[in-house]
Amino acid sequence: MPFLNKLIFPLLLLAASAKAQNNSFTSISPGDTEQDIIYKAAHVTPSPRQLRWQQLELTAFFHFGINTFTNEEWGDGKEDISQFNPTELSAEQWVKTVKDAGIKQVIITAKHHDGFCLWPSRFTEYGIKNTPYKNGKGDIVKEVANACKKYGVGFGIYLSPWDRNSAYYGDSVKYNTYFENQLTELLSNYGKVDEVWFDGANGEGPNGKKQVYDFNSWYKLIRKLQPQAVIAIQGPDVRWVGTETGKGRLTEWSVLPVDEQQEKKIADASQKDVMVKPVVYKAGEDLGSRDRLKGAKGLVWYPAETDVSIRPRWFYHRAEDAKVKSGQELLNIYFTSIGRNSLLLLNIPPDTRGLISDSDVKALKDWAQLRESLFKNNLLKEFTVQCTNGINNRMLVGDQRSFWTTKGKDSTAVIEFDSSAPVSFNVLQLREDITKGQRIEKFSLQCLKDGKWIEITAGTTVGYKRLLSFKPVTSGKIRLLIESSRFNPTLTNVGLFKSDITP
Ligand code: FUL
Repeated sequence: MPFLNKLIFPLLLLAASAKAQNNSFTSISPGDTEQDIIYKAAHVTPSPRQLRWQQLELTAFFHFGINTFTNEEWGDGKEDISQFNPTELSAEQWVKTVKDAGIKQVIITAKHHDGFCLWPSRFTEYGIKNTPYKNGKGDIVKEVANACKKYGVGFGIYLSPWDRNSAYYGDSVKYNTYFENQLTELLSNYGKVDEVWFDGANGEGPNGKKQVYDFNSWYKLIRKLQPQAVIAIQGPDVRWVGTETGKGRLTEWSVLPVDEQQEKKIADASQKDVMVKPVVYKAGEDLGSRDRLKGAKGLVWYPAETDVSIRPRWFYHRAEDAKVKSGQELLNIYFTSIGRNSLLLLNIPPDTRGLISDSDVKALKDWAQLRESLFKNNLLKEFTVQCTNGINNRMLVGDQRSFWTTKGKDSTAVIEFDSSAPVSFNVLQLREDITKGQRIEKFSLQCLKDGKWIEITAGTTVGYKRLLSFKPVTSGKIRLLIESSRFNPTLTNVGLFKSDITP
């Protein structure tokens, strides 16, 4: 227990610091029954900063740095940085391109594992100030921050704890101070920072340098300087989904045992090699089901972020120009990330000119158009809605000023949708009101055929958004069954859509 105390309790305090206004953490007492635990789980809700983040749905990474010019993925910190010279760099082009694709926030790799800094840090010579770019007067962090302000897009920073250049790395105290100084520069000089992304990768081998990171001091510093920023991955607000395939879990809970926030647990599950083996989740793999919550010391709102690159790798490589994911592939990823109760963090790496390449721009445009035409028209709008134990039935298919739930203590419901004009559809969208918690455990969609209810599709968790696609069905008599829920289920929307290309 002392070991656990050391790792978990500082995180609890950080979660609890926002507790006055929210319930993003709850403790479990030794006497709590299984039923008590489920009741508590159903009432854990996102903190205001987590809610804002989740509602963004789509964010982008810009992996850009010395690797862009050396054609590497993980530089070793010994690169000749005079090669860094993007001649046409336009951060406005980056931000405008992703904004046009519906992306609401971006994260710039201010420093990747090689240690090269995209801003003129006072604490190292290994950075933009010693490159030909703008004769050493450039500051790409500032250019991105300014472009974000201009276009009203959120701004985040990636600051790699692993630093292969710094002479301090491995001397834990000195390096932690160095890191804190860099963090202070980034959090003080660029206006509002909405996300700080610490990854867990650390490639030092058994004979390499061993650095003990002082994450807790860094979290405190972030809370002090940028209290609205979410701290992602190696941090208390946002969790890595655990794969870089873009395919999250079929059952994805945002309420998890608090142990999932353990620093060591996150580090152990993080990337150890330059190329990660793709993890493909199977049905039944989840982190927050009833079985998983048994024995938890506390429960915490800890939502998943799915990061994936538009290209095979994170940095730009000319040889991969023909391997950019198409609009259709990105739509599939939309379904398997956002559509599985996660946020999508899509990486779009600028090229050696300092621009997002034409192939990536085109893919993003195609993707935005596909989403636009797919979700334009909720076919259920023309249907009547009936649910005998439901409150606010009509709003399920209309606007989202309120939410639907059940009367009394009902944790199941049958919601019927009727129309005399049958429609053809192949996509179901469900959304829970996560400000009340995540509760739905099992649902199915059916249609009436020859006097019998036939199952069209089924699923487990819903959360912020659930999307399911299936073979086109034509019907005017449809029903949604909420078969199991941890407390009164809530929904803010039920949608049926028709797509010409099946995601
Ligand atoms: C990983 C890093 O090692 C990759 O290079 C990339 O930055 C990815 C987003 O995170 O841990």
